[in-house]
Amino acid sequence: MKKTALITGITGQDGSYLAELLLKKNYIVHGIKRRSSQFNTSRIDHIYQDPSLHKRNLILHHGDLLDSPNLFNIIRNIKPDEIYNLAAQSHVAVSFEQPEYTANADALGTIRLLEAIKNLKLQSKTKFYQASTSEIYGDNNLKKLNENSNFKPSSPYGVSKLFSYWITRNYRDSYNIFASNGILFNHESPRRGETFVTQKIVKGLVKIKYNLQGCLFLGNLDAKRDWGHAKDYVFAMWKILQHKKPDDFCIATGKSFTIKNFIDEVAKNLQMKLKWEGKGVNEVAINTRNNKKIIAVNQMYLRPSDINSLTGDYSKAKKLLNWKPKINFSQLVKEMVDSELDKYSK
Ligand code: NAP
Ligand code: G4F
Repeated sequence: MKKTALITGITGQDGSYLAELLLKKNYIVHGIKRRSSQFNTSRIDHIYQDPSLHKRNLILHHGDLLDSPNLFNIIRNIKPDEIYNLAAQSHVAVSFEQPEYTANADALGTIRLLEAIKNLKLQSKTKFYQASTSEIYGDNNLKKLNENSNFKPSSPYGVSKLFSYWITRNYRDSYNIFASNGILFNHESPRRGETFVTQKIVKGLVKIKYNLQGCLFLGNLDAKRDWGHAKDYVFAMWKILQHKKPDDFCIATGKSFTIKNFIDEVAKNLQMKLKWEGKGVNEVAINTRNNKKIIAVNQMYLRPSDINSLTGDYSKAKKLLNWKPKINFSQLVKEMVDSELDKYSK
């Protein structure tokens, strides 16, 4: 019998890679997508199957994490073996502008799904994966963060996700649901949304290279992140639900780099030479070929509070799940740059 999975957030970066992985593993994959005024399925168009096909293994449903009856009905009809809750208002800076909406989707949305599993008495059938995040640690002085580190989130997004982390554990303990958290550190890919810093830098520097943009404005250039590849990380999600018991796992690479390091690596891939000058909000990068300022800070991109450094320790996942990242920082950056250049050459 084929396994059935339900992915919330299937139109997002991770949802699209996870859907590909599960289809390869012969699952029947159901995905929840939001109704939008224009198509929002560009990341999954290559695996889309026409609803008029008699036998499909990818089925999309309209839905929203804010809509309890809708989620309940979808889960009642499918009775999935696995639910991956990847849907979220996932942008940290936006969460300061839309804190209530973020909490509704990212915190209460998780309860709505867990309540459906509980009330439909699917405890013995349905496993639940919660997309938790290194944002729940907040700013910290620790070199490497693991499953036992303290949580002190510093954004409405981080606080909402910490609620979901705990409610997932609570429903596991209280109702015997196979419910696990993947505490994932930043992960990127050519499918990363354009307003996250990595993709913004890649797209911006490629445009500058082709003289289509003058200067790229960013926020905190000194923040450090542990960047892995989304493809590696969705494999970890699947492994987490195949483990013999529900548990929580940090998924990371163990290495972190500053935003400036990321910029330098992109520039290297584009054969551009940069010179950094100034400090703090006055820091700029100059293109040494023509002496033009191509990176500068715009204070609108600084957050009310930011996390200076995040580095993860994935040793538990390595030991219990036999998981480790395959794609390193420079390979990730190269793939993102090559993919962007490819669009221009086409
Ligand atoms: P993403 O690209 O922003 O995708 C988010 C998905 O959620 C999209 O499909 C989006 O739909 C959907 N969504 C947003 N609000 C919704 C709502 N109210 N109801 C239903 N669907 C909704 O995010 P991602 O990078 O793939 O991340 C996947 C999950 O992992 C998120 O929960 C994120 O918070 C978490 N996470 C991400 C990272 C990372 O570095 N990428 C790290 C740790 C945790 P539309 O396409 O219609 O917008
Ligand atoms: O790329 P970012 O927006 O990612 P952030 O805030 O780390 O959040 C991402 O990773 C989390 C896991 O830790 C996920 F849970 C979350 O859903 C999301 O996927 O920003 C990274 C860093 C920040 O310190 C930010 O202040 O880059 C800094 N930054 C500097 N200039 C910028 C910019 N971030 C953005 N988005 N845009 C800028 O212009």
